[in-house]
Amino acid sequence: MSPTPTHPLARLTADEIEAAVKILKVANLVTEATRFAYLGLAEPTKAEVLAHTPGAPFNRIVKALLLDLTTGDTKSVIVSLTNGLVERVDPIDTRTQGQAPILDDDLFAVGDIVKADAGWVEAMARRGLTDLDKIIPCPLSAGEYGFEGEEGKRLLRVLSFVQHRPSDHPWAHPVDGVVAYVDLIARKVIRLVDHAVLPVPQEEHNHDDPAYTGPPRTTLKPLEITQPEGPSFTVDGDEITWDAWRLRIGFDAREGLVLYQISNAGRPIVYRASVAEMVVPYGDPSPTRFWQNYFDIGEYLIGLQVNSLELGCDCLGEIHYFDAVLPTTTGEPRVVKNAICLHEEDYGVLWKHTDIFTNSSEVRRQRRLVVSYFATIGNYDYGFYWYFYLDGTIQLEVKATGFIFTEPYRPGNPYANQITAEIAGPYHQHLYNVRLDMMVDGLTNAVEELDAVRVRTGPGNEFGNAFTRSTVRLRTESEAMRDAHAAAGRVWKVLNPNRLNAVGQPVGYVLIPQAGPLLLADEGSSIRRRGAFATHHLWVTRYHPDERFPGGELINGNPGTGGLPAYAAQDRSIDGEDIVVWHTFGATHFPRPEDWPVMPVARCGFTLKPTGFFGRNPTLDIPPSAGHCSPG
Ligand SMILES: [Cu+2]
Repeated sequence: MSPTPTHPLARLTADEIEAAVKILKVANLVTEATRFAYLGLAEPTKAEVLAHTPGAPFNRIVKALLLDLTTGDTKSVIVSLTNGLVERVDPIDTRTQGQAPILDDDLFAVGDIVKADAGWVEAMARRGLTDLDKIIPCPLSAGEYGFEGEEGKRLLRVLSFVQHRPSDHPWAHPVDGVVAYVDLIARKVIRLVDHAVLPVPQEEHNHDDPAYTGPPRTTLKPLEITQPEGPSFTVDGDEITWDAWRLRIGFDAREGLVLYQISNAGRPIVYRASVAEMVVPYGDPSPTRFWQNYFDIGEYLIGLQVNSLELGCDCLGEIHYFDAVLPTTTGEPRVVKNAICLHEEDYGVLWKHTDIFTNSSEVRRQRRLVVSYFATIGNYDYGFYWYFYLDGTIQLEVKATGFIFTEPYRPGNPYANQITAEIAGPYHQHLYNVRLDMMVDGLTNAVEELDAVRVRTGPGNEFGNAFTRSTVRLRTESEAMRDAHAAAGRVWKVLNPNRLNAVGQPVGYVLIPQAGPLLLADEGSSIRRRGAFATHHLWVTRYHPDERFPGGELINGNPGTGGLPAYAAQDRSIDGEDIVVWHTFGATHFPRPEDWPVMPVARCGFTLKPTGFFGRNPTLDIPPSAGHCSPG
């Protein structure tokens, strides 16, 4: 028996997953062919959660997406665990609303489907590949191009790799010039694109083979983190307390780690934070690859792909692990041990001053609380790291590592960089969208855009040294589709107009973006419609409990309906309202030889920094480190 949830945002337990599936079975909504393409907690509204008092009853509602593998029939259902009833069944029109996400079942199915296709087998033979056991078909989300015969179909597009033996990493042996378009419901190849026979790279690049890496270097002595009195955080169920910080964790099959009710010294800052979507568009227009755009959250359900972490390897020091309980596609609960890592890290100097007039010399050390998880999606591994600092700063860092997607090196190809004698890494982007349901000192918030501005030489600025900061209030959703501007040091301040600090300014937190390229695909491209959220760094919308996904409810096969453009098209006021800030950030990746064969972690993210939230440096009472750096 799982413990009974005591908070409306508590994660679904194994018992609750089983109970939801049972209710659906009793309602005759589940057959042998049914797969649970999604199952998760339908969160209560913000008002319900904020009104909740400990011990008071609350409803438990589950949302699921049911897919019939034989017909493609897709339904969205709402189940009340509290009443033991199915409350809603909404059929999905897959032509306009998109398809259920890609399932593990689909990944296994495509291998059988392409290997049973005579045309595909012949295409492989033309490339000298006749041992089908050594060919690894790689099932990839199909995108939506309006091609004849594809409307409303549940599709994957399949590239292939060769694996010399079970311990050989196939990413070093991409097969180019051939791609199979697979209909997963009809279980057949509906189109085979075979446009160029290119040699398959043969050289092996196995980062886990000592014969390839060479013997381990001997220059490094052990480095251990010890906290003899234990960590400074406490954990009560899903709630974490550390120094002035308090927050609650959630974990969703789709979004992965979700943070709720982040507060500092009892003052709310963010009601809910999650990386709500990401897209990885590729820039190679070749007939084999023009469609490569992966939405790893909406299409592949990144939460389901979470890793089980190992002490001393993934996180160092005094670690608290949370297990994740996730549904399988057949509706059983699956426990992932050590899925979420919680620990503290030293982070260098917090503040320091040596005063020449008083002879005082003071230094304090910074530390941060880290809440993180890793997920593996095919060739890539993504780490999502939330940091909380002693000075009130919140930060998200996404770490991308693993194998880059490869293609055979073609001289003169302007869309990829050569990384070995035989292999090239195609140019691509990793663009994430974080949804920040803000609550800076309360529900009434607003956003200002702040730029550094040069002032022209003239009266009052005779010597031309003046510069200032411009402030533009973003009043409506249409005014709040904004882009970063690195040269102006542009930041966005989320403030509470009703709460003033000691000097009379509205309290706030500033969102500091890492300015970088937005979605580079051209106007009119399919991916620009489907990944429109990635065409601006900032969106701000009025809070609505149903507006959760930057790319829309169902991304797979969706032609580009719903999501942020539709939310913002309502053009509601966002000035002095309950608002949600959506921030696109990421990396544009021009692969290097050093990214091969396994890529050192590449980082990107953003920072939320208190700006007028506190009346002065909130860390003056941090004691000096014990021992030789005590004051004296
Ligand atoms: Cu990359």
